Amino acid sequence: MSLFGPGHGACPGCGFPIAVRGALEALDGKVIAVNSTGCLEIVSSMYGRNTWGVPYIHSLFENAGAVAAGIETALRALKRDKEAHVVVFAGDGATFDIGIGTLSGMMDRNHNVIYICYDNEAYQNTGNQQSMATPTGAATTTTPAGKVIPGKMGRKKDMISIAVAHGIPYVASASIAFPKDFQRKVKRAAEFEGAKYIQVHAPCVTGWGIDGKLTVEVARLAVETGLYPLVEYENGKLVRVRKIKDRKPVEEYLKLQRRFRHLFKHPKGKEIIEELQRVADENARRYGLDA
Ligand SMILES: Cc1ncc(C[n+]2csc(CCOP(=O)(O)OP(=O)(O)O)c2C)c(N)n1
Ligand code: SF4
Repeated sequence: MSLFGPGHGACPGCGFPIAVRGALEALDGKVIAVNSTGCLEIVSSMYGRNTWGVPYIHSLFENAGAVAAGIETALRALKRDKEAHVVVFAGDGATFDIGIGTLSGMMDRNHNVIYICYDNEAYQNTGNQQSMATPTGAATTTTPAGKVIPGKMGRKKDMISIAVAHGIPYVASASIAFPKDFQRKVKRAAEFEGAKYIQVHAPCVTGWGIDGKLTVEVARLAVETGLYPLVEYENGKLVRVRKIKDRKPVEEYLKLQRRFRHLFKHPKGKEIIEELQRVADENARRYGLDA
């Protein structure tokens, strides 16, 4: 049996199935999956049908961290904690926003859980509302680009630093455009005892307004522009960074997506594009991204 699918109902070209399948394979299917309410849950655990090849529990939108902590504690009490990895799969809304309290508690108590946030940069299941992971300038249904505002104002929250600040043993960012790198990170995470946080960039074809054929290309450009740096922390120390040869201007990433289309004609668009370039340049300096 496949570890994830066939039969899930994700849109053709959706990014997260690559991450879910990749993580389950990396851990040889020895997983108890905890999945917060969101697109992944909706498309994979419909009434009477479930496309997971591992034990699976659907948590609320806001409590995946607490549910995973409970399962991990029960396994330890039963002395069965070596039998499976407890792995959370949660969207960015569940992680950056509504579930950050239970995630923070899980990390603070250092539960032996791998928490994977599939980051599609908005609440996609309910129709593309902004989350704190939404990048500056993106049009969402709650930050519609119009005469007054040119899309989301303010920066994407730096969840990687927040996870590192909890003092947990392993934190990494990843991208579905680099599946081997993602799988290596999942395997590496599994080697540490305690809480692990991995954030994987996973485009949403409908919310971002991209051609389903270009999902991987768009995700790759996020990395190659410096907007989505791939970094790895072990015991609080930055240990690895994916270097970029000839970093691309952010426009190359933005122009493939409907959510940023207005930036190329809105009076404030140039300012926002410059701000996004500043974000990419700051990432490059901070992490030493340029090869
Ligand atoms: C307390 C609560 N508020 C709102 C909802 C409605 N709701 C279900 S999924 C979802 C958005 C999920 O967003 P995210 O975690 O980013 O996952 P995605 O759908 O993008 O995969 C919302 C708002 C809910 N289920 N529970
Ligand atoms: S709406 Fe977006 S995140 Fe949800 S299944 Fe479709 S492409 Fe994937």
